[in-house]
Formats: sequence, C-alpha cells, structure tokens
Amino acid sequence: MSVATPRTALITGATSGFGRAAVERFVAGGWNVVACGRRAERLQALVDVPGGERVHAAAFDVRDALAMQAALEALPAAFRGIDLLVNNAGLALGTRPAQEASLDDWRTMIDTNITALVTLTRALLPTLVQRRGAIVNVSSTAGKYPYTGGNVYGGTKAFVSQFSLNLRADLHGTGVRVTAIEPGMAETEFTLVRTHGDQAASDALYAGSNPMTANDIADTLWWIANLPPHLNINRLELMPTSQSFAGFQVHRG
Ligand code: NDP
Ligand code: 8X3
Repeated sequence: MSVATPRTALITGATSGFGRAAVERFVAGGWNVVACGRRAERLQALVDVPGGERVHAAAFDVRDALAMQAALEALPAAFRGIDLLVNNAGLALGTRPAQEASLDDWRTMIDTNITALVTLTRALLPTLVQRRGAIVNVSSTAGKYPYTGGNVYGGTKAFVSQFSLNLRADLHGTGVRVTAIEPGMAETEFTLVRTHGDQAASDALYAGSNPMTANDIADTLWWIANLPPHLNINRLELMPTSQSFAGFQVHRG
C-alpha cells in the first residue's frame, strides 16, 4: 500500500493568532508546515509537541530580505516542496488619524504588510507554479471599508486584496490558486501590537463583543486549502455576527 506524500504549507506569522492556529490545524490534518516568525521560542514550542516533527521552525524578520532568502535556502528536503503559501504575517500600528500618526509606524506597516509579502511571494512562485500550488493572502475588511485611524493599515490591506486578484490574472493557466481572505474583528494579539502594548485597550475592544477567534480563521484557511483543484475562492470576507457597518460621518459648522 502506498502512503501519500504529505503536502507542505509555509505559514508566516506563526508565533501568534491566526498563524499559530493555522500551523496547529494543518499539522493535525497531516501536512508538513514551515512555521515562520521572529519569536524563535514560540516557533520551537510548535515543534516540541506531539506532531511537531512535521513542523520546521524558520525564525526571521520578514522585512529582512536576506534573512528570508537564507531561511528558504536552509529548508530541509522534506519541507522544500511548498504547496501552499499563507502570507499571514502583518500588523497595524496606531489608531490616530493621519495628521497625528507616526511615519515610522506607517513605514513598518508598508514594509511588513506589502514589501515583505511580495518578496516572499516572488521567491516562492517558481515552486508554486511547478507544484500547481496555492497562495492565501491575509487581507482585511480594513482594506475595503474605511474608518478613522485605518489610514495606512487599510491601504496596505487594499494592496493585498488587489495584488491577490492580479496574481490570479498572471497565473492564469498555471493551476496555481490565489485567495485573499478579508477578516473583520478577531481576538488575537493584533490589538496589543496596534496599541504598542496596551493590554487594557485590547481587552476593552474585545470585551462582550464575541469576536471571531484564531481557530475560526485557521478553519477557513484549512477549508480553502483543501478545496478541489478546479475551484478557486478569489476573495472571502468574514466578520463576527456582532460586527456590521456604520454610516458616513458628516461634519457641521
Ligand atoms: P497577531 O499579532 O496575533 O500575529 C501577527 C503575526 O505576524 C505574529 O506571528 C508575528 O510574529 C508576525 N509578524 C509581524 N511582524 C513580523 C515581522 N516583521 N517578521 C516576521 N513576522 C512578523 O495578529 P493576527 O494573528 O490577528 O494577524 C495575522 C494577520 O491577520 C495580519 O496580517 C493582520 O493584519 C491580519 N488581520 C487580523 C485581524 C484581526 O482582527 N485580528 C483581522 C483582519 C486581518 P513575530 O512578532 O513573532 O515576528
Ligand atoms: C483588522 C480588522 O477592523 O481592526 O484587520 O482593522 S480592523
């Protein structure tokens, strides 16, 4: 009896939130996973559990193109055939309106959410084409619906969604699938990072709101990755039931 070769996912942002839950989901489903992030001890924790032999920890800052390249070149043989790239690493920094925002925060979001994402995608495209693989980019509702303080964060996610659709056009006929998922509010370390470590603000945002969980997103990623090869989800927007839309604001006087 032949045993099927496990498929391999490379998941960025695997030390927390969506990414960590996705690693656990894919490993439980029998995939090999390259788990990426800066906090090496958290990546190691994914290795030091039952099933952890299916995880390769790749600790690097996605904004460091040389470190990214070195990590890809150092992949062990069993993890080199990437079938699925999940571009999940990303962040929002700050909630102030543009005229009061930090330019450093803006640059960090652009470097992480856009430049690093396209760099890693470009590096893995030859492998993904060869293997008729898939890319799932983690965008956001913030890329479509404007809100005060969303300025550059929302702009980066609009890029991610449009880049995903344009990738589909370029990859036409290759069999490579591309999806942008656009979640609304989910409770992770996202708000702790956005507020530069304000745990009380993070707790207050999620309190009583019944937000989506990291596992909700991991299950969605798992569903997308395991659809039959003829089926492509272009973009998928999801929100907690408790979240919906507000109207335009009007300044008077
Ligand atoms: P978390 O803060 O919990 O996780 C973010 C992950 O990104 C961490 O693993 C972090 O790893 C990684 N990361 C950030 N910067 C870098 C970097 N420079 N190099 C390498 N890794 C980096 O947030 P979420 O899980 O919520 O966020 C995951 C994605 O989902 C992000 O792109 C976010 O914009 C998006 N999103 C989140 C929503 C939410 O409400 N939570 C809604 C919609 C989209 P480390 O710090 O160890 O490097
Ligand atoms: C995260 C969703 O609404 O906090 O991407 O910007 S939001």
